[in-house]
Amino acid sequence: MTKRVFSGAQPSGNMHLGNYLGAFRNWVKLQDDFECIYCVVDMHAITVWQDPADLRAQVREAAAAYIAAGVDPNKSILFNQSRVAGHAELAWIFNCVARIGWLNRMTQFKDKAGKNREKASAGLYVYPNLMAADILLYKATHVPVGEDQKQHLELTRDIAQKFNNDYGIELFPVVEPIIQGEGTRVMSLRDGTNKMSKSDPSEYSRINLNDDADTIAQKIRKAKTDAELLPAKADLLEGRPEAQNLVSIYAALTDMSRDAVCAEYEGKGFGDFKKALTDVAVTRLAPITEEMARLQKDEAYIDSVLRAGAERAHAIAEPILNEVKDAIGFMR
Ligand code: AQP
Repeated sequence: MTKRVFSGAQPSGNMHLGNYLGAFRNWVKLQDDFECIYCVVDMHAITVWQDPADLRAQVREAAAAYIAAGVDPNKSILFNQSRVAGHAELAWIFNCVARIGWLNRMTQFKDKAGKNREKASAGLYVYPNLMAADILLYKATHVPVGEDQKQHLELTRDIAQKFNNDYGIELFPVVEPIIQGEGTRVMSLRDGTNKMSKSDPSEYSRINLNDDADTIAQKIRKAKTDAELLPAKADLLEGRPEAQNLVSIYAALTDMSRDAVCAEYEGKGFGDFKKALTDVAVTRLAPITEEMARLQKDEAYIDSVLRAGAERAHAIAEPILNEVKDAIGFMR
């Protein structure tokens, strides 16, 4: 079977450091060993309200972020989800395969719906079924994600297995998650127990990929920390979530281990460490920010990449969806 990667990000706001460290930079590395499909998942984004003009801009921003981070649209397939109808078709089928009990266990729905559960969209609830469809529409074998998506990938495996069992056919592969590196769970700069997220109302909680050097410096300066010094080893950061987060971000940006970062800054306070972290973040992110800005000015280019990518994606998806329809007994 072809070793195929699928992954995506929601164009539901500005792309941030968590998306870069937990996803994009890992996507780039996989391009040489796998056939890669990278999707801007606009159908997931509308599970919460998106202004139509903002959505279009965010789709282009996400595509620009992928390319600026190093995704090569000639090598990998890059497109926006809503252009390939197979995602919606397979998601409906999976709505009928997945069990309500499985969805009730999804922690992301509980977190996102919060106390207003009754008012959340039905789409937010069945979001994991659409995610399973995104992956299995291409029989993807590997999915690089951040820690937060682990549970959804387990559900994808359950759906694939149940479909194969129900219809007595080995149609879908068992998907392997790829969760690697120090940046698999980047936390909010304001609260080290919450993940860095596009939908956090505080701009100071995240570093956006389009932030300039001054903004990055200001956000790191204001990041929550504690009064203690940096210890000699990373496991001594236990119980200090904000300190742990800043050390992990530094480690991820420099490709060092957290222990090596602690060894270098042992005995220093966060005033000094934040200055060093700012330098590292600006050096690493500035070329990406510049390239994103350049690409975003060229809407015609971005649109042509997305359109061509959608055609390539559709060509892979169509025969797979036909196999699914034949297995179910749909007439076509
Ligand atoms: N904080 C994070 N640390 C590491 N990885 C992260 N990812 C997201 N946040 C972090 C990874 O980025 C990829 C794309 O994520 P997404 O945009 O599809 O969805 P999300 O996880 O729901 O991201 P946000 O920013 O939290 O969006 P909102 O606020 O709109 O819900 C995924 O691989 C994800 O793991």
